[in-house]
Amino acid sequence: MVKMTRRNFLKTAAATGVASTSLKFSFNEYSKAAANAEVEKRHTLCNGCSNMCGLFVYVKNGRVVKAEGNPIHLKNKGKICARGHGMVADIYNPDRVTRPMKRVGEQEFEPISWEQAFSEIGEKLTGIIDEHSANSVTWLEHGVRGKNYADIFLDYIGSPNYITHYATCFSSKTNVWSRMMATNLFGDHENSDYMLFVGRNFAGGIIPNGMRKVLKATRERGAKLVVVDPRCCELAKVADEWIPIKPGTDLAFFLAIAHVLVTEDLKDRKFTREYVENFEEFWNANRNCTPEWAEEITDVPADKIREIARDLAKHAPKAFLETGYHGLNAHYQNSVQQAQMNVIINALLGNMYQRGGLLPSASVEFGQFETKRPPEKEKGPRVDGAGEEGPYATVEAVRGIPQRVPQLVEEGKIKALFIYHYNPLRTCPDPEYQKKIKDADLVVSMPIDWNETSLYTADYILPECYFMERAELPVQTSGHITHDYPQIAMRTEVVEPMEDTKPLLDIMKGIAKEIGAEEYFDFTVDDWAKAMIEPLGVTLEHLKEAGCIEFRNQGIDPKFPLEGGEPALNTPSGKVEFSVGLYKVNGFSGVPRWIPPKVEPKRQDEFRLIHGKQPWHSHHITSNNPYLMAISEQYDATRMWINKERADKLGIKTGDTVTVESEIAKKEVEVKATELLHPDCVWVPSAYGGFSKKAETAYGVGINWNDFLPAMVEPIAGSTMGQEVIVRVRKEGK
Ligand SMILES: Nc1nc2c(c(=O)[nH]1)N[C@H]1C(S)=C(S)[C@@H](COP(=O)(O)OP(=O)(O)OC[C@H]3O[C@@H](n4cnc5c(=O)[nH]c(N)nc54)[C@H](O)[C@@H]3O)O[C@H]1N2
Ligand SMILES: Nc1nc2c(c(=O)[nH]1)N[C@H]1C(S)=C(S)[C@@H](COP(=O)(O)OP(=O)(O)OC[C@H]3O[C@@H](n4cnc5c(=O)[nH]c(N)nc54)[C@H](O)[C@@H]3O)O[C@H]1N2
Ligand code: SF4
Ligand SMILES: [Mo]
Repeated sequence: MVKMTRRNFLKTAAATGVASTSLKFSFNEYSKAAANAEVEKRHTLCNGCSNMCGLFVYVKNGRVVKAEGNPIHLKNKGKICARGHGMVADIYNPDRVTRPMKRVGEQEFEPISWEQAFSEIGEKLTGIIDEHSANSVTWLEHGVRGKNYADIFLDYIGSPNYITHYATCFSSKTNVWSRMMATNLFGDHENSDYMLFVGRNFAGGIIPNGMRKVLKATRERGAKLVVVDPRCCELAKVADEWIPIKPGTDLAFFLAIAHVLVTEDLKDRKFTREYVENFEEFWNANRNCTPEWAEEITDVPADKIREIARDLAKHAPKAFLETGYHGLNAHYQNSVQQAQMNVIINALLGNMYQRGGLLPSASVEFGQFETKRPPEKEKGPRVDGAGEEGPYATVEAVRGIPQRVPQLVEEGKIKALFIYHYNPLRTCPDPEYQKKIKDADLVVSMPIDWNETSLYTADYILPECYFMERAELPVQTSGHITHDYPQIAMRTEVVEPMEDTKPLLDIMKGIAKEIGAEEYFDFTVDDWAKAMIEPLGVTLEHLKEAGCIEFRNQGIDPKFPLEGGEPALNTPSGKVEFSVGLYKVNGFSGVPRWIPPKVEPKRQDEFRLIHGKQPWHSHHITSNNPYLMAISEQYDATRMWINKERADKLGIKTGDTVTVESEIAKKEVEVKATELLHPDCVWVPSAYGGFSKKAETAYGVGINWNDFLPAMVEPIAGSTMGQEVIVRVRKEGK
């Protein structure tokens, strides 16, 4: 294989005469032109999920022909998951938006030039700021890849409104860990002897190298793996035990585990004494949470709870409760309290900063990029209220409350909305409510495809080029401080942008020019990247060439952080805070106490609607990928799961089509009746229910939980409470 510089490679592509930038191409012509072309191996970072795994992409005559995993990258160590392969192929998906678009009617758009788009957007934006206020401008994105540029844009305008998707993902967890620990710790799967996963499907919500570590521990060293999940998820299938808990009751399960650890004197006394603040407040509030009490609530037998608590303690500190992700942290009225219990149980086990327990990650310090910043303007309070005085004071301002946006548009508080890399119409609750977004005076969506949000709400669609067609600022990938080495990696341009699409920075430059902010975007990705990596002694050429660089000089002994002999977490006491003062609002206590879920199924045909990831789909985006949807079709994987016994009582069997109805929606779906699900709930895979007619593969396939879920805000962390919804299930004629 001949290595080429990028300049050479572009020259060759041009010389062989293949239009490398067109989405519609004749395969025959391409094969002919490419017959003798060299294959070049370039690297980038996958965009299939937040793991950003390292990829090698093989390019022939300007086109991507194959991809494989970067063997060094900590997240994937040479592997690519099915979604990653699907995302690579999606570069040629005909449903990409290929040029800027302007709305001309209901779901109707016509192409316009970039210049015209920038000029009209600039004019409207200036008008809105003049007529209303800077505070009526909001930037909404998945987060956080657009933040660097969005910050400059919002600073220039004088708006504080940067809002991310996290309320639909793990905002309870981040809120709790930042208050109780002021840092994050992660399970050291590889070296653990006992792992308890509750509401975290490691084999479905995939980190390729993470799963390898779990299997290494269980298969090579006999570590025990216990999975608590209302559904027998993919991880449960490779676990020693599956515990089908009643959904929404994990908090009671955790309180009872803590009860056993304390009453049987199994907790780590030294750790609790030296590094924990307010243990007594926690314990006094929860003395009565016995395993028998929890059995009534959770359907997990008291003896099983005792056994799990004792096993955890026996193997501690090489044992942990996995710190979780989306599964419990955005789903319930009690998600914040269960996240608090996650910290508390691990602290009681004394596994923090211990090999085989929970460890901090290794990291490097990037340099700052000194660019010309806009003059400081006084900003008003955040429009969504996150972190401001009032009902959302405890919500982290860096995350925001995306599900409030349609309401804020309706109230006239948001007038201009820039939506980057985000599809709230499909990934936030209640699509009909989300459609109100279109009533803002100016909606600009910056996607890659014809997602629902763009089609229904945008005045302008400004298509970003695909992740393999652009360079982005370097990121760090952190593993465990003891045995993984910190890495930096960079997404680089593997092929030229297709059709008339642009990277975000160029889009920002175009808008900035029209609003007088050009000078603040007078830099390139390379300028910024260089400043970041310079202090690390790495050149940009080296990073671009290597894709991923590991710093082999770390390997730190894990220790609870101390300063002058005193505990030194960045919390008020320097210790793990079992009670969070900030949470003592609206009738909450600082320590977790039992709070039941907000809604409960009552009738024979009522179920809690729960959901989960499938290993070959990412959120909603991959459901427009023909290859990945072929997997769904092959396995009838769009079906809704229902417990077999309950299905029998309703006269429902596998393959039947049923009606599912909540207070806001009624849909039909095929079912799978199975013993592998708790009887209280029905489960839907989370990828389906596309309703953008311009995303043809996804359109009309399956249902989505967000269809049925009213928009709500959990009062402490601001999550959407994605499983606080009851549906009625009926077979027509029954
Ligand atoms: N394949 C795939 N991988 C992904 C993603 C993806 O979209 N697809 N997305 C990435 C992202 S952004 C995230 S947030 C993570 C999510 O990773 P996870 O949090 O693991 O994903 P989920 O499937 O949402 O939830 C995990 C499990 O929680 C279970 N569960 C639901 N309700 C309850 C309950 O009340 N109690 C208990 N104990 N369990 C419950 C579900 O049945 C499910 O098996 O995955 C990441 N990786
Ligand atoms: N229906 C459904 N809703 C969900 C989930 C789910 O699994 N299903 N999961 C929940 C969780 S855990 C999360 S983290 C959130 C995720 O929420 P989202 O971020 O909204 O989900 P995605 O479907 O990954 O992607 C959204 C949009 O990003 C755009 N996009 C993709 N790649 C690029 C790119 O390179 N550049 C630009 N500019 N745009 C791009 C696509 O247009 C896509 O429509 O959703 C939450 N809600
Ligand atoms: S886990 Fe899969 S989809 Fe996510 S970044 Fe890695 S290869 Fe891509
Ligand atoms: Mo997520």
